[in-house]
Amino acid sequence: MSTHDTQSPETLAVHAGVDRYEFSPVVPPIYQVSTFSFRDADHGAALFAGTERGYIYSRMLNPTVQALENCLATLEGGVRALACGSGMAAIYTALTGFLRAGDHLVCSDAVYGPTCTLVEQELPRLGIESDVVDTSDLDAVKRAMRPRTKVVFVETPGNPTLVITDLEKVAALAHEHDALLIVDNTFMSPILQQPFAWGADLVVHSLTKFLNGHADVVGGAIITREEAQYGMLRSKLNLLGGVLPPLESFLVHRGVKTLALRMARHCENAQKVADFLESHAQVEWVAFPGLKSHPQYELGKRQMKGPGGMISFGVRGGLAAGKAVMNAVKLCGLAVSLGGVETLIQHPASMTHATMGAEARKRARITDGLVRLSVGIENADDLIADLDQALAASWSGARGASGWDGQGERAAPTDVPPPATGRGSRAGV
Ligand code: LCS
Repeated sequence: MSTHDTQSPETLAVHAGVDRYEFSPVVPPIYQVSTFSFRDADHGAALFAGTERGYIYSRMLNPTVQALENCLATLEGGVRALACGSGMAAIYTALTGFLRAGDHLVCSDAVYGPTCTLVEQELPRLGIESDVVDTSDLDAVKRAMRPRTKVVFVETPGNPTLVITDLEKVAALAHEHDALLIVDNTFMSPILQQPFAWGADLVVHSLTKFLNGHADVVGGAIITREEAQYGMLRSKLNLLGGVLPPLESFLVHRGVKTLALRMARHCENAQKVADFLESHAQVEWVAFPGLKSHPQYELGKRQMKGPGGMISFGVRGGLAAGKAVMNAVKLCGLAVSLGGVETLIQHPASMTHATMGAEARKRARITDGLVRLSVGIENADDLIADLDQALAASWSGARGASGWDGQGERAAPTDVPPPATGRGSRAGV
């Protein structure tokens, strides 16, 4: 482990979590087993008592899963990690691990839809209350803090608006109130953002996205920076049961080996696509951390090592025009999820963020016209050509639909998200 302290993320992504001399294979094999044999009854009892180390049952620990966990902990700069059956399982396990009835939670308003639904519709059943606020506005976070606030949960950049929260400032605020800061780092991956370096206490991921990168696994992870927190969460995960199976762990671990290469390409491609969209007459606004028009461009540059691969934009003509673009793309896939090698396009208001409800979407500034792109690692020119033809098709489609006579198209209803409280108006829209 000691050499890992000085190695860069690109190197760690290839080597961390693999003890080449413990396993003679170059990569850890898939231990596709549910249970492990004891040498004798005393050995089994000693493993359960924790006086001897070893594997018992795959819901508790499995070597293939553990290799991935060690890799993720090292990459995030944490101490230990827990691989979970999905990103939602990781979030649920982390939140219910630290919150009990009577406690209070402050959560970012721009988060993956089901995270918001969990916080506002499910946790109250356990007696856990919350305030969902724009965490990019520190005053809003301050106002939301209560004596029983135990956790501040932040997703940055937020899904799908790409609003950026200042992790260092929000961590300091949480700690002033003896609360933990939990950060969902899914959109960035540990290659582009390391929340522990800014003071976060716990990091969660959907492994389904960039970490795995190949759209063939659903998984999640929690990374801790303290052994005691890991122990508590491991017991909790063992009881809740939402663990990641060995085959999925193997696939994610394989995906992580190319994470640094993929993230560089995602960033490069997304920058080109965002520049193209921003200059297109049919596009009303673009949200992308790599554009100077992003309200927190400078913060993003300080806190993140790259802008990431996610873009949100609005097409002139609002929802109808956005739908026409989604129906007209040929290379971009029309599907939810993100972070894979293939470019995907989707409509948050009717898809990923449908369950949170219209009010919660309004609060998070997720407008009906917002279209989200997860930019893959294809050739950027091919992606731009596809979006260009789709925008052209949507333009003629909109004309056809409205009986356009060549005059009135620019007067179509617009769909620009309002600026967040306390922040300047969006430049460039
Ligand atoms: N956190 C973030 C930031 C996410 O985007 C997602 C899923 C999750 C957590 C949950 O992870 P899962 O349980 O799906 O592994 N985001 C999705 C999205 O935007 N489209 O489809 C899934």
